[in-house]
Amino acid sequence: MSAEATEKYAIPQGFENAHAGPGDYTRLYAESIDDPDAFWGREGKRLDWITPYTKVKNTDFTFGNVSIKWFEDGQLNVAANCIDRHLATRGDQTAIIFEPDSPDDEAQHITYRHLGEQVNRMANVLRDMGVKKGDRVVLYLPMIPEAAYAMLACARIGAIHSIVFAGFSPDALSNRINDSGANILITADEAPRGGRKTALKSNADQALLGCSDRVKCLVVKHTGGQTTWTEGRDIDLRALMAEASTDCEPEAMNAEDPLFVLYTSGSTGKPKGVVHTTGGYLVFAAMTHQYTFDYHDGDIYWCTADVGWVTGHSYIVYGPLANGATTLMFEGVPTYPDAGRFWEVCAKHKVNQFYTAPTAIRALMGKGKEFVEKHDLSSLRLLGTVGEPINPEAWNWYNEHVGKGKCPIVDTWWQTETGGHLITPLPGATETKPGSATVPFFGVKPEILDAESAKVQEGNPAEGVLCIADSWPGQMRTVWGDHQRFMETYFQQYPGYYFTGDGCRRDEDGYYWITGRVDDVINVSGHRMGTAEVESALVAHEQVAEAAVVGYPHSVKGQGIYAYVTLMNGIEPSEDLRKELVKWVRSEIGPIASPDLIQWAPGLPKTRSGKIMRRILRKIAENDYGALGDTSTLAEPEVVDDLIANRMNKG
Ligand code: 6R9
Repeated sequence: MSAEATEKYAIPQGFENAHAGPGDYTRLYAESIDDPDAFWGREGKRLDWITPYTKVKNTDFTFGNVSIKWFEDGQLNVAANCIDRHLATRGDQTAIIFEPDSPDDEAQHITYRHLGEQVNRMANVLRDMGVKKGDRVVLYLPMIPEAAYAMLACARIGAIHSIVFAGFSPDALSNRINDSGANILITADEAPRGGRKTALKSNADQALLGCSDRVKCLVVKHTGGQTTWTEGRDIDLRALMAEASTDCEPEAMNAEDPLFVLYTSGSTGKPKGVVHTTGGYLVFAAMTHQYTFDYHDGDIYWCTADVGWVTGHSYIVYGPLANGATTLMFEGVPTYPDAGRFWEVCAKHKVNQFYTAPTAIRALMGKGKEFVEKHDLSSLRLLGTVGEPINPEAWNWYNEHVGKGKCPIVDTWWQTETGGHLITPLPGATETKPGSATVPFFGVKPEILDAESAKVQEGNPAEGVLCIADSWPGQMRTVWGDHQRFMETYFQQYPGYYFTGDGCRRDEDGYYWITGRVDDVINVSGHRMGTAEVESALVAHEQVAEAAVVGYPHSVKGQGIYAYVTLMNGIEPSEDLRKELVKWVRSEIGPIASPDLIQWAPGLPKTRSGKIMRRILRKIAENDYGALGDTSTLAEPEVVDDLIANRMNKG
């Protein structure tokens, strides 16, 4: 690590009254680790409970026995905590600012009172359709207020929502509907983004061909675009909401009842349904939102993620609304109508906390600082990043041009599985270093283990794989329908620990630096993609015999997708076939899975037992083939020469 990268940035002015100062952090962190029952027992009280809990932590990381329960005898309702309890004091305060795709369309300010009415209407529609506690509802929606209404409506009646990102293909949607066993799909006619429209309803029509005909489809007529309508199956959601009552009794949920399932990529082909439950998740989302962003009453907070990802769940909807915050929901993209859109929106709504992904920063950085300088960003107090390691260059640009050197940058490391931030600076307590997620949040006990020997690496500096030694309330509880897979994925390789799948380095000051995934997961523009998922899509094409997919460094996306493809006997490679395969993967999974580079491989480097040597493929894709390491175990070492000669990344 270079000297300048380890330079510390002091806590900026204006954070003297932050929720946590330096002394608070040390004291509270120690307590949270020494006495989690006392610490979290107190933190749990930030929510309103229907039946107060008497037990706090009951968790076991032993492989074969993994069980995670928090506040297990308490009862509460998430929608009541995100809405009803705020009504007496802030019914007229804006809960959600909705900024549409086109800057010419007017923004909406949705008050807590209006939010409550809409959520209750939608909850009543769902109840009238027979949706009960524990039933699954799949959401395939644009970034519109109805997405938040639908999440909270499910929570209100105890249904479990599962959001499928609107960029996913019909196939991906249908797999998720089937795996979750949902009988209701909520979608919209079209999703406008960057001036273009995705035909969500038509994707949904296609997806539903692969699902049981019990599945009903509730459609938000958002753009008014033309759709085909299947009588008896398709229902106009807004029309039913208009007639529904604005009163809806919230269901009393046990703290450990599931709140949502969110599918995420792993190292095997099939995405897993990550299950989060009610009490611990909401306590953790609310607390991290308040502390990490130093959120105070009256602040305007904006997280640019999509509700289709976990960041949108915890930090657009649940955390902010549990705290009675004003949260901005943006339908569009950073570069439409131009690369100044983020900053225009910040200026227009006087945003105080701004949270985005390094890939967006890099893309905007490439367009030039003029787009930032045009807008008045004086309202900004704090900046955040999430999704992948941020390179110091992007960090410095963000700090200098967006934050004007006055805003702390919180680089938040966490995962779909963790529910909320695990390693992050607290703006009033932690000095930052560009590229480091810094130090653990309260209650989080990171350990660095040697990848091979599984030995805990004591002292600083240290390097290895990142594990977490004990549970925190926001942790996922299981894989939907497959607890065994949950245990095998996260608790088997390093017994007694939650294994994150990330590599990590701890520096002399005890700061954590995430070095990227150590498994077969790649991170493309902050989106997780299993290489095995892309491989299975490729080999499903009739002209493909075999495929191996790896990540390679990409200047904007962080990692790009590099595919080695072996064609069926007699099939000739061509530019047309290359384009066709890219299109094929887009239609099988979605645009985020499109290979950036496809190399025709007459053969793949394999061990004598037939295992693909990914290490070698990764090196060639990284253009670092001088250091291939030992290739003596290969069955046919000569295939490597061909792969090097014809490599696609000559950069
Ligand atoms: C929240 C989210 C999780 C993976 C994670 C890691 C990478 C996320 C990061 C980061 C370095 C950060 N990651 N935040 N790496 N610094 N601040 O992104 O969830 O989509 O499940 O991805 O993303 O590799 O393991 P998810």
